[in-house]
Amino acid sequence: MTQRHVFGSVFAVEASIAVFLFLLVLALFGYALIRRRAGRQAGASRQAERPALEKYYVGVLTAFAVFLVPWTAWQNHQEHRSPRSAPVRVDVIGFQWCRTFGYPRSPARRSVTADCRGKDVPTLVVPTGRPVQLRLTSRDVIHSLRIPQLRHKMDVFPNHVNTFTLTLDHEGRWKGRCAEFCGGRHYAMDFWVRAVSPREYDRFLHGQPPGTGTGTAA
Ligand SMILES: [Cu+2]
Repeated sequence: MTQRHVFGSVFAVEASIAVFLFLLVLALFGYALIRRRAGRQAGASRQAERPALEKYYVGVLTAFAVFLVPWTAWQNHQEHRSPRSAPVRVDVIGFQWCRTFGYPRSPARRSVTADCRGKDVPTLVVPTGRPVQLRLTSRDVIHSLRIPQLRHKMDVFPNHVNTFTLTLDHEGRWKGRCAEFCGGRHYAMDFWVRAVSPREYDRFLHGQPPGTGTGTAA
């Protein structure tokens, strides 16, 4: 299960519960307004406490929490399960203000970088249908790798390697950004993620260009 699917299902369930509760509160509020509106000469209740109602309220909130916490944790576990096939490894190095993508098992294309000016942004090329393990580190300050459409985000620290695995099930190209303010040209740290077929990925590793992606081989 990909992170996008996990995020989508968690978001759908939690948003549905939130919308339901919001509408319920609005309905009760509207009911109270209509029932007790001015001019009906209805006196205010003299009851200071409603312990039974409060217990019911706490019980409902507890029930939601008891369901949501383990369920969300389980979904998270599904996403982080060990991949069945060996992952493709890519080393990602952030720096002010761009990135380098390294392919340690490719003698012809060890790293891809750019200077992140204008259209000269690097492209992370990955194969479809295979887990891709990204190993993230920084050469200077804290950055963050974010791919909004794929729901991926991971902070990037100097002197530390953060790892996450993504699997893309179809070909395409998505914009990636930096999500941690890292200096004057933080806004320019864009990159592309391009998923290609395994055959095209092999050709890319042997030095051929990955279709329409930009970036230069070093
Ligand atoms: Cu940044």
